[in-house]
Amino acid sequence: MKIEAVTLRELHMPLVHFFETSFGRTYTRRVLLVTLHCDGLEGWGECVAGEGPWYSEEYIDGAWDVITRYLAPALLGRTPQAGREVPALLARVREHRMAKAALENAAWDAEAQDRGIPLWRLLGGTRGEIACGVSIGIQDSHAQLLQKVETELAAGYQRIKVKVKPGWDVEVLEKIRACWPEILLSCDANSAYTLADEAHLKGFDRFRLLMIEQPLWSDDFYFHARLQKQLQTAICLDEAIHGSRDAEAALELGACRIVNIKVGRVGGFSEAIAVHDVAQRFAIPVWCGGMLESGIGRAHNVALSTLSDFTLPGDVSASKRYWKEDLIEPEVEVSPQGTIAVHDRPGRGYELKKKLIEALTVRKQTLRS
Ligand code: OSB
Ligand code: MG
Repeated sequence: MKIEAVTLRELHMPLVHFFETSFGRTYTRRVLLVTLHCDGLEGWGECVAGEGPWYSEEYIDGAWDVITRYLAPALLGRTPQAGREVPALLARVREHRMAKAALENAAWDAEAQDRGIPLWRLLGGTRGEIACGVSIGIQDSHAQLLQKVETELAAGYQRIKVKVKPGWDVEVLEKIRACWPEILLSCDANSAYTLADEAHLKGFDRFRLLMIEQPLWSDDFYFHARLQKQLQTAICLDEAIHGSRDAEAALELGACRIVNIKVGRVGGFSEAIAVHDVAQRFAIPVWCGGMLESGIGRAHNVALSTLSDFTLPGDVSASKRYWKEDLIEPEVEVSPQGTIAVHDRPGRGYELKKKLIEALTVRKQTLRS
């Protein structure tokens, strides 16, 4: 595949409902899409960086800058034969994993179309449907949160995850457990606690959570290992795992018993597969995290979730939970059993609504070799 041009687009997409985590509230996603134009094919990828550097150091304007200045020029005119050859071409740039992932995943997207096979099979997926959970943000009231939990359970979702932070945690979990004693329930702190909260976090054990996600600092596994020894509840790392070496170090240390894999956070499909393989070697289950993706990133998350160690329900849920209208056709739909069926259509398995994409685009730039 000769990479003849790279197009970047920024879209503004209002969320159906705001999403709040311990680091802040989002009303509208600024979505960065990249297109690789190669041999008449178009591979599409989504950069999942946030509007600001709150989840990680990456943010959409920074990603736009590093892609236009350094990453796209490293690909233009090159002829990788497969998506997995892309990381080596981008390796001179340190970090900027979400920016790199958008480009690498676009190459896999093109490769799957070129070879006429489903992306999920190209990635090495083995399952025809994936299990889905939901991530429910911090709300304005407990009543509003309980209402949301009820709606998502009625829709069939297999696991409820709620965002927590000091002041929005124990009472919330207590109320959920009072209504639904047996559901699969987890919480995600996005690094809102410190070791001074150890006794407080130990108190979460009574809620019999499937896991507590990233309770401590975003760059840490050492102190998570210390904390894990004190908790019955499994720790799941999200922010702290940037690739397979991190996964190996964290698992050797005992910093977590579950791993959240986000393809953007680790730098693309190749590294996501490598993290998956490390976890599998340690007999640690993984699940696919989400970053409030549009249909393109969402379709890629669906494909990744078909790999064999993705045994826990992911944060990959229906398009309509996020958007009035998604960028793909069909939209991602979840069955009453809380599953998403994967298709045997070639490529990502979802067509793009090009007119809608154009209508939502607020800036666009094409770089050519
Ligand atoms: O920590 O998993 C997270 C969204 C934005 C940033 C970080 C996270 C999240 C989510 C939402 O939990 C998952 C989703 O529904 O896409
Ligand atoms: Mg998380």
